[in-house]
Formats: sequence, C-alpha cells, structure tokens
Amino acid sequence: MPNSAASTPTLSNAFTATDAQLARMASGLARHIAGDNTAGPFARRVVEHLPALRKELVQLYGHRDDFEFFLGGLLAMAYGQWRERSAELKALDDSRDGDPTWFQSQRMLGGVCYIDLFAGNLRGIEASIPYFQELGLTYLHLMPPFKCPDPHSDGGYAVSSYREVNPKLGSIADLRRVAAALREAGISLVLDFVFNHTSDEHAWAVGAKARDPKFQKYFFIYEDRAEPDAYEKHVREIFPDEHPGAFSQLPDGRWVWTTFHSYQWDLNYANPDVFSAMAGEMLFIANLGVEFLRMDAVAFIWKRLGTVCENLPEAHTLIRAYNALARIAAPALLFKSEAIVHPDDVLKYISPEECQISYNPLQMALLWNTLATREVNLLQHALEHRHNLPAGTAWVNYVRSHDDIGWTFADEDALLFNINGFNHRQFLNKFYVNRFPGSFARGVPFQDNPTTGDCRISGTAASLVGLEQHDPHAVARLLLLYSVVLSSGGVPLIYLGDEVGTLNYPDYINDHGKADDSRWVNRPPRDLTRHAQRHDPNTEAGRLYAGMQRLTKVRAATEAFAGGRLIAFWSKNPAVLGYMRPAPDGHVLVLANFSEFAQSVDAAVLSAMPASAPDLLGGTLVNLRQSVTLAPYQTLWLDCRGR
Ligand code: OTU
Repeated sequence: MPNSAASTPTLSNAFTATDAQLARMASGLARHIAGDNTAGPFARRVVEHLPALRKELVQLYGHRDDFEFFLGGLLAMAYGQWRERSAELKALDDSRDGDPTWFQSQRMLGGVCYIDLFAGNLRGIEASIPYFQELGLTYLHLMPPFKCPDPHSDGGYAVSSYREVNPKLGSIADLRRVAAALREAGISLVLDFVFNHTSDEHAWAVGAKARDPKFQKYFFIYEDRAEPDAYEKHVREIFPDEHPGAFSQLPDGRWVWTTFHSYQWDLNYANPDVFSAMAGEMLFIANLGVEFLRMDAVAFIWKRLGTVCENLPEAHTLIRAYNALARIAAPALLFKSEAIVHPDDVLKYISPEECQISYNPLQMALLWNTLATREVNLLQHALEHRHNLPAGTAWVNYVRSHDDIGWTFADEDALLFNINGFNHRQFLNKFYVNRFPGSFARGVPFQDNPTTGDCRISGTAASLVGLEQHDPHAVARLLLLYSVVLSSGGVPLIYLGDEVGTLNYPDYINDHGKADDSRWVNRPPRDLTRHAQRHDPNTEAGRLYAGMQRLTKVRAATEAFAGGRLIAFWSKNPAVLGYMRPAPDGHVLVLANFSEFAQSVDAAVLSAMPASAPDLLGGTLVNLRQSVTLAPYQTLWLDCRGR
C-alpha cells in the first residue's frame, strides 16, 4: 500500500506531462490532502480515475466558466467522504479492486424485500439473517429505507432525506449495523439510489416551494404551461392514473416536472449543483456499507426539449461520471441499472464504466410470455441474440420484482415470428388478468391507459402461475421459471415470499397510502403460515421450498453456472427452451418444457451431445441417443462435462 509520502507527489506530478488542466486539478487536491498520511489509496485512485471523471463531466458541464472550480469542489467532497469511510469498507475496497468479477460466482444469489413487510423493521431484518443464509443468499436488496412522506411515499421511492432512516424502520445506526451484520454473514447489502427525483418534502423541494432561487434551480419548475406543453409533446405518461402528462401543478399555480407521482419531483441535472449534491448523498449511502446501488429509473435522468426525455446520451454520461467518482471514493460500490425499456436501450447502460449489473426485464417478461403461449420462440430468440454481455458485467435475472410486469420485448423481434407486438400485448394483458379462456393467472391491471392501449400487470408470481386458483401445475410452473433464472447466468434474484408461494394481497386497498396503486397486490406482508410450512412436503409451500432449495444448491455447486455466457440450443420442439452453459470441460445443457403436456426432444437434435448425461436436478442418467421426454413443466440440467 503506497503511503502519502510516496503517493502525494505522484498525485501532484501525475498529469504534468499529459494534461495541464488535470495537472492543476491534481496538484490542488494534493495540497488539500497533504497533511493526511493515510490518503495514499485515495490519491492512487484519483490518479487512475480522474481522467475518466473529468472526461464525462466535461461533456455535461464543460461549457461553464466555473467548471474547474466545480470539479475541484467535487473532489474535495469525495475526499471528505472517503475519510469517513470505515476501515472495514476500505479493506473491502482493496479486496474488490483485486477481484473485479467476484459477483459472477455461481454462488451469488439475490433476495429482495420490503423491510416492514418482511420483518417489521431493521432489527427484524437483522434477526432474519439465519433465514437468508438458509436460502443461500449472498445479496440482499432492501427497498428504500429512508425518510419519506406519510402515507404516500411510493413504497419509499419518494425520499425526503438520504441521510435519515424512516423512523418506523429504525435509525441510521440500525442501518449501519444491518449492513455490517449482513457482510459478516457473506451477504452484500443493496439499496436504491433514488436519484431521478426527491419527495416534495425533501429540504430542496421545500426550498423550491418557498421560491428560494438556489433550490428552484434543482427542479424543473415553470410559472406557466409554455414549457410543460412543449416537453409534453414528446414524453410518455408513466403513471397516467395519478396525473396526465409529466407535470403537476403546485398550489401557487406553478408547474413542476413529476415523471412518477405528483409528490416525486424530478431533479434537474443540467444544474451541476444537483450533480454534486447527489454525489454527496451517494457516497454517504455507500459509507453505510452498501455494496450495490440500484440506480432507480435511470432512463429518465436527463431531459432535453424536443426529445422523449428517456435514454438520452447524457443519461449515460451522467451515470459514468458517478461510477468514476465511486471508483475514487468508494470502489467497493457497484451499480445496478434499473431500465425497464426497449432491450436495445437496456443494454446501453451496461458496462464496467457505467452499470456493472442490470435487471434483465426482457427475460422476465418473456418468461411470463412463454408460460402464456407455451411457445418458446421469443425467449429462445432473446437468449440467442440479446443475452451475452460485455466482460465484467452481469444480468440480474428475476421472475418478479416489486413492480408491475411491462411487456418490454422488441416489436421487431416479435415480427420475426409473425407476432404483432401491440395485439400480442393485448393478449398477454387479458391472459394475466384472467380474461382469457383457460388462463391460470390471477393478476390485476396496472396503469390501464385506454387512450394508448398500454397496460401492465400486477400480481405475485404464485398468483400468476395459478396457485391462487389451485391449478395442479402451479408449483411446477413457478419452479420452471426459477430454474431458468437460476441457470441462465448472472445474479439470480428471488422476490422473497416466492420461495413459499406467497399469494396476492388484495387487502392493500384498505390502506389509504396504497389503495390507488395495484402494485401493492404483489407486495404482501410475509406469509407466516406458509413460512412455517416450508419444511413440510405435504404442503404447497413445502413442495415449492424444497424445489427452490434443490435448484439453488445444485446451481451453487455447479461451476458451469458461473459468469453469464450462454449458447442457445434450438430443441426443435416449440414448447422446449434450450441453452448450454459452457465450462472448460464441456457444458451443462438446460432443457425446459413450458407446456402442461409431456414434450420430447428428438435424438437427432441431441446427436452432438455425449451418449448420456446425468440430470443434475433429478439425479438420473439420461440417454441422449434416444429422444428425451420432459414431464409437464420439467427442467433438465444435463451435465455434459468431461464425458
Ligand atoms: C422505479 O420503477 C421503481 O422500481 C418503482 O417502484 C418506482 O415507483 C419508480 O421507479 C419511481 O421511483 O415506472 O412501474 O424504467 O419502469 O423506473 C415502475 C422505467 C416504474 C420504469 C421504472 C419505474
């Protein structure tokens, strides 16, 4: 480890030969940290990442006279936050620096829950650690725990202070303790970075309401409809049930940009003060012991008049700038992209320089699509053409999240199979709200928009696979979905409650703060009865839980499931999904039957495979020289290594 005596001069000399402005910036910083003989690692990382940070920020703010001053202030702030970082986290920074793909292990397994609904409060989460270990979790996403308005807070996605915990859940000290206890148990804490908007009760919004000129510039606030009308010509409506368009009116007549609810005010990142202020909040959250930040609503982060104001190039520049800053001041921190948009756009957020991991909303939506159609076409195509990611990055694959299901497949992909995207979405919506003959699903509509025909689906995984209407295949269906999520690479994510088949929670409508948002139907409180049944094989919960344990344990023990690379395998049976997970000595072949009838894969299709292969899940040896038959909704993990 370099000490300051060696590294501070390095910092002041680092760029002298290459870039005069960087050199000036670095020597300014070197003077600032001169007395600190522990600052070596920080200085070293500045030398490594300042060029990238500056390059990104120049694109956003370089036209301003005060740019160098702004960047200098940002670095000084980052240094202040780094100093606050605990010795344990600094040690983690060093070990992660040396192992950048640690999260690609086949042992990596995620879980997500609401603190209050799952465990009451943060102490309850701490007490649940043995259960998280029983599940095999190595990653836990707690929904936003910060101070928020009451009762309407969008489940915490309207943040009133990034430095205070919602008192119903505990305190900042509790959150720090939970992070440390999880880390001790081998579980990385994941929290949201809700940086597109604050709540209207955040001090910045309160200032803006009072017409404080500094804070008015933090948001998009207009005296009349001229600019809102101009923007709204091109932007989508996200929560049309709540308010039309993208703006909400304040009591004094002004209009404020609110992509989501009226109480969620979009921040204006064209103002560099907003970038700096949120950078401070980001590093504060990192220092709580957070290892992954879920970058909420990334698509909306930058606005430009005359555009759709989604997925703009500046959004990427901005996230890369935050990433470079994290590499300097909190390098153990990684980003997860939450972009529930067209698959081409989802991909653009994923790189080691931007978001190292990303939700895979396409796989999620197509899993549900395939259950409805019993045809693997679209999912198989997605695995072949849209699955493999750049080195150093990974998907977060999932069956359900706390949000709605949006049918974000590419219409151009659908057309390849003569499927009309618009009509097909109408079908899927009907199917999942049980308005289609033969449907097993008990979902409910979310943001049903009669003008555009747009609609999304709410409902827990268990209710959507048929458990609620006692469909005999429901357990197998849910295990099938998880078998794909757990074998297709990256970080699989369990929506906690799914492992015991938690049903829809219609009682949410009795809660004033939740009644107008159907997503609460898929955010049930922990089902203690099912939880208690999980070891009883005579119950649904027990059968599901045993199946989940089998899947997660076999996966963790199978190195071929590390990383994310996958080779699509067309089974030639329209209902059977296929792919290979390559390993140094062969591969594991996954075959998954998405229909309620037995299905066969022809021997001819399997001719390049070894003569026989053990099924890692069922434990039997499968002869691949004759056609292979899968039971309804069965998955085979065929071990073709070293044979
Ligand atoms: C996210 O989702 C969160 O996951 C939601 O729970 C929040 O309500 C929202 O942001 C606001 O903070 O519209 O229906 O990618 O799909 O960002 C979910 C675009 C959402 C959106 C996504 C958003």
